[in-house]
Amino acid sequence: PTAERSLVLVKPDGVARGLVGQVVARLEAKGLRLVAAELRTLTVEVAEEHYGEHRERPFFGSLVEFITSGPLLALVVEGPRAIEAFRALAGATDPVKAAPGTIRGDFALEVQNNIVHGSDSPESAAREIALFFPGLG
Ligand code: DAT
Ligand code: MG
Repeated sequence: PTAERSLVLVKPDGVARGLVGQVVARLEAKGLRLVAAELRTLTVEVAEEHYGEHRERPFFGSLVEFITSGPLLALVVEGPRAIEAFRALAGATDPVKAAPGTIRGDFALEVQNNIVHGSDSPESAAREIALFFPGLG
């Protein structure tokens, strides 16, 4: 398949800091196409579902509190190897280890407040897109 979809979030820290434009500019410049976009504040229920794989981790409560703390921008992007392409743009989870030139490497300093989320596999992309945009074909 030539086209793949990924769920991208500009997290509440990115929205609050006015970084939406720069994140969207980078993924559009890369060639990823916007399929859906919505600014919304997550409920605790949706946040716990989205981050379900981390439920047993010590930072789970803090992560849910953070991701529900204000509006985020949810995007579906599409393109060849979109999942891997966006993860490369985002950089490593820990922004201090993320390479300069990546979104996290350029804009963030703390692991929880790392600006963006991107799906990490076709399975998680399908699950996350269905959670955020149930109407999307
Ligand atoms: P990624 O967002 O790169 O896919 P992940 O799925 O391992 O990373 O973790 C999800 C989010 O949880 C991550 O973006 C930030 C937060 N997180 C991960 N590890 C953490 C840690 N050790 N302490 C605090 N927050 C953490
Ligand atoms: Mg992840």
